[in-house]
Amino acid sequence: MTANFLSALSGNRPAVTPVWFMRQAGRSLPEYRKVRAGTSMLEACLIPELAAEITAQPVRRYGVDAAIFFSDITVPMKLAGVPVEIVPGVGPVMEQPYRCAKDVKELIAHKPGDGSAVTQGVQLAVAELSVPVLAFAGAPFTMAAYLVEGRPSRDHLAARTMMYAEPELWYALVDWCAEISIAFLQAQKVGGACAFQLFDSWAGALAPAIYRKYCAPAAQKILTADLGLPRIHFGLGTAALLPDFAQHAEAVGIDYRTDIAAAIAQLRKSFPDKKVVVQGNIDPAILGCRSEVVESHVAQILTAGLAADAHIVNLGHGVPKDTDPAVLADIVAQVHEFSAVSPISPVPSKEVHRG
Ligand code: 1CP
Repeated sequence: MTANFLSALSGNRPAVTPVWFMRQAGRSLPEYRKVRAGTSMLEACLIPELAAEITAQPVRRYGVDAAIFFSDITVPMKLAGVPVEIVPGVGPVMEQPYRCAKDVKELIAHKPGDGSAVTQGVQLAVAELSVPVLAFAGAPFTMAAYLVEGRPSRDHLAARTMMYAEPELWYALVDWCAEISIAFLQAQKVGGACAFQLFDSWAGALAPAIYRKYCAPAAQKILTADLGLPRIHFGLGTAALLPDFAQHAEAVGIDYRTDIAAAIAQLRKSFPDKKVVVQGNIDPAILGCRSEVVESHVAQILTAGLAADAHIVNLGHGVPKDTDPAVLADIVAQVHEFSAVSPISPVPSKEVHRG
C-alpha cells in the first residue's frame, strides 16, 4: 500500500487505487478531540509530538494511503510573528485586517520564521507511519483573503478590491504569502514529507481571467520553487481553471462542484502528451447519507476515474465536522476493494479521449 499514493502521483496507476481525505484529521475523530482538549489549534500545530499524533490518527483508524501533516495554512503567518488565532467555530482571525499600504508594508517586512517545530512534527509522523506524509500550504490568494479581510469572509470583497485599487500593493502581498508558504513547505520537506498539496481553496471566487492576472503568478512561484516534490493543486469551484492548475502540478484536485469525467476529458484535451492524474471528488454531503447512497456515489467516481492515467480518491472538499468516522472507513474499504475487482488497465488510448 505504501507506494500506491506516490505511484499514482507519478502517473502510473497502481494495482490498488489510493485514497485519503482532506481534513481527515480533526473534529470528526473522538481521539482528536481528546488529545486537543485544552490546547488551542495553532499551539497544537507547533507541538511536534501532538501534531505527529494527530497526523497519524486517521491513518490508524481508516487505513488511508497518505497522511496529511496536521497544521494550518495560517501557521507560516504565526511563525513569521504575525498575530493570528484560530477561533473555534469561526476559523482564522487576524489581530487586525491588512488593507492600507502602511499596514501591508509592515506585514510584509516580517521574515519567514523558524520552522523547526514543523520539521520535527513531520519527522515524528514519518517515523511512525508506513504511508507517505503529504505536506501542504495555502495558495497566496487564499492566505491573502484572510489577511485583508481579517477573518473568514463569504466573497473576499476587500481582498478583491485591493487587487483592482492597488495592484502593486496586492502583488507585494501575495508575493510575501508565497515566500512564507515556500518556507513552510521547505520545513515539511526537511522533515520527510514526500509530496505537497497547494490549497488554492478560494480561487473559484474569482473570474478565471482575474485569477490568472492577480493570483496565478504568486501561486506559480510556490509550485515552481526548488522543492523537488510532486505537487497537487486543489481549489474549490475551479472547473474553468483546471488546465491552468495542471500546468505546474503532477495532479489536480477536483472539487465536488466539478464533474470528474468532464475534468479528465478537459485535461486530456489540453495536455494530449501529459499524464492525467486527478484527485477527488466525493461530495462531502454524501457522507451523511445511508450506506447504499454512499456506495453508489463512490462507485461512480471510481468508474469515472478509470479514464485518467491515475486517480487518487479524495473528497471534493474537507471532511465535515460531524461525519461518522465509520462512513470514511467504509469508503476506504470500498476503494481498495474496487481496485481489486475492476480491470486495471482500462486507461483508454489517448486517441479515444482527444475527440
Ligand atoms: O478547532 C479546530 O479543531 C480547528 C479546525 C481546524 C482544523 C482541524 C482548522 C481551522 N484548521 C484545521 C487543520 C487543517 N487546515 C488542515 C489539517 C490537515 C487535514 O486535512 O487533516 C489543513 C490541510 C488545513 C488547511 C486550511 N486551513 C485551508 C485549506 C483547506 C480547505 O478547507 O479549503 C483553509 C481555507 C484553512 C483556514 C481554516 N483554518 C481553520 C478553519 C475552520 C479554516 C476555514 C475557515 C473558513 O471557512 O474561511
